[in-house]
Amino acid sequence: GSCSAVVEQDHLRTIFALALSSMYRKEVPLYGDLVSIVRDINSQVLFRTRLGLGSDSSERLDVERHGAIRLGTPAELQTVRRIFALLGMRAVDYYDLSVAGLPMHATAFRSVDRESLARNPFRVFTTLLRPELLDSDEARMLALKLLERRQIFTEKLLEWLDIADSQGGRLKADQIEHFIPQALLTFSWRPTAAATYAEYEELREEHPILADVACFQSAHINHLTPRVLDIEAAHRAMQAAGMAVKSAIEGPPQRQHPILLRQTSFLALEEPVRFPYNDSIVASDLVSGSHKARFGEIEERGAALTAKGRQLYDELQSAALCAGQSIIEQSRRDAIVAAVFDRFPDDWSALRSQGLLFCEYSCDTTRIKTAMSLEKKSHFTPELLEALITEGVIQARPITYEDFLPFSAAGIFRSNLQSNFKQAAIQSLARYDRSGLECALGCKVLSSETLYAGIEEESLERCAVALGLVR
Ligand code: OOG
Ligand code: NI
Repeated sequence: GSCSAVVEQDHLRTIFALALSSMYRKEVPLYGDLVSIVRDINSQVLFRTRLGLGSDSSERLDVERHGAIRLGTPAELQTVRRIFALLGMRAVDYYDLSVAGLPMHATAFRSVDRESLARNPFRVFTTLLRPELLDSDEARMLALKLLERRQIFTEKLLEWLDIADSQGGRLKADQIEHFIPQALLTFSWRPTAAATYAEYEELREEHPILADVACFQSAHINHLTPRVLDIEAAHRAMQAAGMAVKSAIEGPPQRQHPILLRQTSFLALEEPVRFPYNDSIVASDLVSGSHKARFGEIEERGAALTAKGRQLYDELQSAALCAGQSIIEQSRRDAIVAAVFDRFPDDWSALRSQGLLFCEYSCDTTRIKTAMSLEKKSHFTPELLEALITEGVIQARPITYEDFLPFSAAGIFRSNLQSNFKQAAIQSLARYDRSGLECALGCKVLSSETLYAGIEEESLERCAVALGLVR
């Protein structure tokens, strides 16, 4: 047995995310270019002002990434869940992508507590195929046959997961170097397909996502996204660097005070793939072809919204979509969206006082003595909180949004699929199936709203204790 010290999950997550990043940089050199663009822009913004960052440190920003994978079966999802659990990541929220014509639903694996997020907020958007939504029986049966046959986890990786379980969900320092390369294999690109060219073609014609999910030997990550502080500048820099950039930025329009997240990407690359002639993969018997799956994305993150804030966002988002529907010219569309979003306050204190925003509160104890509002007070009422903020005793900082937007996810997804795929390939009755995803996952997904509310609540509790007030 090993006698070295156990490695904390937060630390293992950082080691894994760095290893994944260097793997992806080798696989997709354009990702490296994107990271450089983002790093330059972030250092310019940080030099100009520290405001863009909210409460996040620049150390966090340097390592901050999200990836995305697409899985085929509940068994794959359950093992992926075990890998991410070792890295301190849990499944948060349910995302329905069927509304965008995709036979998929998703969750995001991420760390959940404040300290872990501050160390490394690495997250992975993880979609699962919903074969029951496919219209074609033949395509469904073929996809399931291929998925049943493939094994995206090595035997060694499965052994490491068992060892970690027996060590209380931790690996030891000298086990890490063995675990990481095995785990990376699951997410790496394998240029030899796990389906014949004919099978690949059959699935791709039914729905391009189906070929990507079912025809490969791994659950290749399809992008790894760094966080940028000024996405408008980064979008221009990507265009200037000659990248095939998506025409519009997904998410809320440009604002002084960023909310949720805004994303843009360069389009998926055409990559060479070799397909076996028949079920047995023999190196000499390969047909050359290609596949488009992997792309590069960047994102700007803003404040997490309360249920009320999110409702307003969703309402304005659909109104903007309706109003801009028939307009082709991007600049006119942007103007319409901006006009609709005028109804969303663009000021931290207005957002907070209207209950649209989650905040983390901190108390400057050096100011307690001079705080008039504290005189003869024993209870921490909402009125007192406001007075203390006005007096500068308490500071309110928006909490960073750590999750995804189903609408943006669908937009990113679609921009990377051929536009001519059959819309009818998925059942029109497709709907939200959270319990189906939870059943596949083997546990419930956590609610991001509850997590943000918890962070806000704990911060208020710390303030109350520091001020000697009863809540
Ligand atoms: C996932 C797309 C969603 C995001 O940032 O919203 C996503 C995929 O294409 O597999 O990564
Ligand atoms: Ni993404």
